[in-house]
Amino acid sequence: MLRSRPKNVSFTNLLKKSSGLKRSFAKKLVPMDGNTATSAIAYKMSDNIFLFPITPATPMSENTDIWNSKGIKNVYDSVPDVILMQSEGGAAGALHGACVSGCLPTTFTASQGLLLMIPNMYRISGEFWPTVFHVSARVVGRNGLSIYGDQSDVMGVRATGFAILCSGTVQECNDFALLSHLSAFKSGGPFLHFFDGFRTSHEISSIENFTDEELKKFIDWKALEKHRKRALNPENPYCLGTVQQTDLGFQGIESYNEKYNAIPGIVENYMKQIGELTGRKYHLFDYVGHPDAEHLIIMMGSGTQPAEELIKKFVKEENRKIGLIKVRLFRPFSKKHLLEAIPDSVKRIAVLDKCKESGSIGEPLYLDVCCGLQEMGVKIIGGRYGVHGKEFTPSMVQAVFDNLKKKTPKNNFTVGINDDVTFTSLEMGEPIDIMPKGTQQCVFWGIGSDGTVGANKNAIKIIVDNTDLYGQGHFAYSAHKSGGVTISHLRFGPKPINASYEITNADYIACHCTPWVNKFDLLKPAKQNSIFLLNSPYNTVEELEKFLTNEKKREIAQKNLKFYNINASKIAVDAGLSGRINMIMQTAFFKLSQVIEEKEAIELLKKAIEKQYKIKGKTVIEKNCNAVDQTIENIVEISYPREKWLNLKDSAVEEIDESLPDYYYDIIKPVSNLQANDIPVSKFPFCGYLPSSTSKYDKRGIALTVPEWNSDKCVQCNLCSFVCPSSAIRPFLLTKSEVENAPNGYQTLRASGVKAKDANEKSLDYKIQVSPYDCTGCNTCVVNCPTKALEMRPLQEVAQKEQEFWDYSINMDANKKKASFKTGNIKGSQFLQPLIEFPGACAGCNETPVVKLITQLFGEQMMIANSTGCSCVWGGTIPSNPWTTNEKGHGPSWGQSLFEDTAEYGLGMAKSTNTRREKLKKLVEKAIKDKQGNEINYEIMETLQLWVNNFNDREKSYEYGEQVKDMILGEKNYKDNKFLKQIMQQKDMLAKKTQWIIGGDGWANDIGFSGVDHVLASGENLNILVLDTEAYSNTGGQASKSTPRSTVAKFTASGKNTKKKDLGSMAMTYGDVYVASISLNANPKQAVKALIEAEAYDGVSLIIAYTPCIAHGIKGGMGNSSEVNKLALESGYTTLFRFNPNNAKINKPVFTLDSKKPKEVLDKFIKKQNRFDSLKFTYPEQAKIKLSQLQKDIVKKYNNYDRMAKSEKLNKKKK
Ligand SMILES: Cc1ncc(C[n+]2csc(CCOP(=O)(O)OP(=O)(O)O)c2C)c(N)n1
Ligand code: SF4
Ligand code: SF4
Repeated sequence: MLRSRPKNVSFTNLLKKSSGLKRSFAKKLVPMDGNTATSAIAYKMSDNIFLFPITPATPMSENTDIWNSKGIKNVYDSVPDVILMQSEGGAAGALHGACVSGCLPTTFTASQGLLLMIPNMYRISGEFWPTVFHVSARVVGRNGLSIYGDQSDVMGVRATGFAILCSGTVQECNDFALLSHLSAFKSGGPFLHFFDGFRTSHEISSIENFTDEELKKFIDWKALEKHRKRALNPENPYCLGTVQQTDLGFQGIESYNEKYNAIPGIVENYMKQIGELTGRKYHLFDYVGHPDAEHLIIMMGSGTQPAEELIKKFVKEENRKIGLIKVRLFRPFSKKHLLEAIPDSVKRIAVLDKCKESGSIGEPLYLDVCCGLQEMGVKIIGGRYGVHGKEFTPSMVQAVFDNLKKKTPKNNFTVGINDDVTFTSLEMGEPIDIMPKGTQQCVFWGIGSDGTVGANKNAIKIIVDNTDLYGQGHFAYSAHKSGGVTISHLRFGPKPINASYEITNADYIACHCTPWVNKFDLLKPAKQNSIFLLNSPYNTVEELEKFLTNEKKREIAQKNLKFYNINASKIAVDAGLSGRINMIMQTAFFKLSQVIEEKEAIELLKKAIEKQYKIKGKTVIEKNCNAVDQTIENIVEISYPREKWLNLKDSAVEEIDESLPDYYYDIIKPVSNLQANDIPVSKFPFCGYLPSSTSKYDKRGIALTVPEWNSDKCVQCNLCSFVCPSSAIRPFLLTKSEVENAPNGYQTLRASGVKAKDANEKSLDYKIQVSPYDCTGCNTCVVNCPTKALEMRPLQEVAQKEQEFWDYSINMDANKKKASFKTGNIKGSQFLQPLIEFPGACAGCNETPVVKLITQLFGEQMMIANSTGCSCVWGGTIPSNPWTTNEKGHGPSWGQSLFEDTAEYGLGMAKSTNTRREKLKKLVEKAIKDKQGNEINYEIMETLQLWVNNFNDREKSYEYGEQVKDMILGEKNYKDNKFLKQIMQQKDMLAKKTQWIIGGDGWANDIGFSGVDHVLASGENLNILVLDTEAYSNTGGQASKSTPRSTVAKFTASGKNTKKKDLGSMAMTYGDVYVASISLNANPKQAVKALIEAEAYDGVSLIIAYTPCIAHGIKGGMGNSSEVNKLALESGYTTLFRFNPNNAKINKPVFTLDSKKPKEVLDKFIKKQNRFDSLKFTYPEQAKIKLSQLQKDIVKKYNNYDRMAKSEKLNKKKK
């Protein structure tokens, strides 16, 4: 029977109007994700919330910040304090202080963040405070960092003394969040409540939640009173955190035993109470399955869902004697309760852990179970699943039971991968469909930022709010910051949906991005006779016959798909929606899937449009409603020649290109085709090693339009190349023969400002060339071209020709070989090879051009210690490595440690390089000194001496080092000479290195500040580059201490109250640190100058680069960021300067102000960005006050710098 539910339950209301919290919770099903379900309870049950953002836990923090800004109260009738800290370590420290002072604090975190809390977790449990940490469990960084979910972080803190409760569904997130707070209060001790990151944290599901009154009834108010009475203060003075000796400590720790022994009973009791109210019955260990089960799985988290559903099916249909134990309370581990839950009939048990503990005899849950069930005398084996967020499906559950059935089941196994090295993996069968009858399963393939995911979330809301159906949504993303693949998995059905895995049997598949249809295996999950909707310009079967591959046509025919096409892009353009197709594809889904009756669906969609775009005005609403109507009329059913398509042969097999590295075929290709799950263990490079120069193989072709060069208008300034975030447009110099051999239509110009190196070449030619499939279509080059010599043209029209030209250009000799030119300026720098190319940043990103310029100037000897943040995503996402090399194979080396320790990591690199180089120098000096006995030829000796003389000269040490290497290699028996042999063993240290430490403002100002400060004071010769986006861009734009006053960011919903931290001024107080503030787009000349000075400075240099980002909401898109940069400079919002301690030695001003007096254009600057402008609509009063304070901050800052500059000049005069 369908479950009836009141209408008009709105998730948006819950979030936006906070109605789910403000009004009492009603007994209704509402669609929400695991993070929201958890944070809603945490907010209600806490006095204060201490935060630091980390994926996938960040939405919990953001929710509480929004509720706080709207004045929503907790169950204690006050608005909880929401406090953003500088790191998770800081959050845990502050939370500890709040506990001690009698409050009920909470926090949300994951992964590295949780690990940073460990020291405080021990202290909190040692003092036994009632707090709850909610954890969206995520992989801990090992051979690489990953944002996806496994339970390695939680297992890493299992020894801290926190009680640990695990939720496996979104509903459980709500129930167990409550359970953990109630039990913490009652027991007086700390709890960690966790659920699987992304899988549960981001899954949207229909759940029931609690009313305020219900929450209040559960609370043990006496226990709270007791806690508050423990509060440490002058009215209640005592001492905590004492120093203890050997005589006391051991007994002290044992004195807690009774407290821990009581916890299982407390949790069990609350489970009972919750069950009585809601009908949802939980136990510490929940058993499902056959009453006489012989084979049993024990596990916790979201993986219990497919296990439970499959077991139920097999027990019901085949009376199989199998079962499952779902572990709820992992710590304290109650052996008694576990034994009680297991049927006596059980003979074999497989314990599944969602983590890998290298070097251990087994994973944590397995070890606990083995220990707990020693006396039971059954066979217990352990295995790993779902590590690093890998899928866990019914067929994997089946594989585990198949293994248990074997005579000698495999122990320490893995399921879900192919381990062809140590052979741990289990064999898996075909996908199994266990969804309840009537469930509709739909998969949508979109392109990052096209609105598909948002539209699907909206669709779930519409369906769940307006029908009796249950809904579920899961969203998968590829790693690129923009232009990547998004896959939305939506399920709707009359029965609750317990399926924590992606869809393998789809009723409806939609491809929103035309090229994806041929590129990916997207019809694999399509059921027989299901629906396939394609967005493409091809509305006729003839066009589609030409466009689709034979394999795809055959698959459509084999599965007898109902095939529809819609030219959504055209409808969007005609409706004035600038190509945004999300509403159109959503409408098509409602029409074709018939989840809701068509007429009603259209009405609901239009209502949703009105609500969504109310703030944008009537015209936008009308445009969208018009697009809805147009969609209905323009869906075309394709009646394809089925018999013909069934018999189509495969397209020609792609030939192996011998010039490509194995890494391409083993890793890059399967990853870019989304087939990486099938890569066997043997193909994996050790330690997460990623070879250089692989981004060029990952041709994505995500631009709709790309620039075309008009040689007649070009003035050869190279600005287009200078500003391009992708290194996708470059100037090339050509010799006469290169021009002669160029492909047809390849335009060139006589080059100006450069001199041919070969005396036979009278002059060189010049060409600007784009790489069409690497361009992101951001428009930045076009906007910056002073003579309009570039014009954006549709990719499809020009791609073939431009690709041919690019291939020709990129394979010619390097500009540097053919011509001499000055490199320390805008134009010359761009003739140098960028040693970062095609990074996966957002279109129009301002971070990448700065780093690209640095690689052009110094990249051949550059060592990078990179922080976590956007730069590690666009610069270090496997398998696409944008860092590349020169013709000798030399280029930037790149390493990332963690978010918090980048400065220290870089200092370690620099120190170690110095140590190794000094050693080499000593060796060479010894060889030179030992002239008689060393038998080294004279020329080598002379060059070695030159090398020693130029040991600290970056360019010369490279030049002489290369000569030394060539000469030694020219000596046949050099290995017989002990010096030469040793020099060659350390040849990588001949060239002086230039050490760079790169990270964002969040790193430099907040979590990594103490390290940055330490390095600033170190006197080491290295360079720190801060990419100042004035927010935590990578995690979605939360405020950092670099965020200026009045900015609307995440955690500053009502405009930031405090001013931007002036890191530059702080650094200048050291006196011996080179400091510069630059803005590449606004003053490129000054930026080049500063970078060259900084690199040359023999000491620490700090460069703060203003880098606007998508998080700023620049109106009209990132292509307009140049204008924003310029307005920022003119208005005084950014102040450019250089502080060069070297100048003191030559009696020049140390401080140079490179900004002019601010003009009154701040208003214009503000209007261009939603991060400021939106405050006027959301909090108009606050906007007035804060924006005028921002103006004052700017004037004050400029005046300070101006005073510094003037006083410098005065001092010089006096001298
Ligand atoms: C210990 C820890 N806490 C939190 C995170 C999550 N995290 C990753 S990047 C990032 C923000 C980076 O911001 P910023 O340094 O300003 O660099 P941007 O992304 O803006 O370039 C955060 C919070 C983490 N990786 N590690
Ligand atoms: S459109 Fe953007 S990515 Fe493409 S070449 Fe121009 S600046 Fe580079
Ligand atoms: S800094 Fe901003 S624009 Fe650049 S990659 Fe990050 S989010 Fe995108």
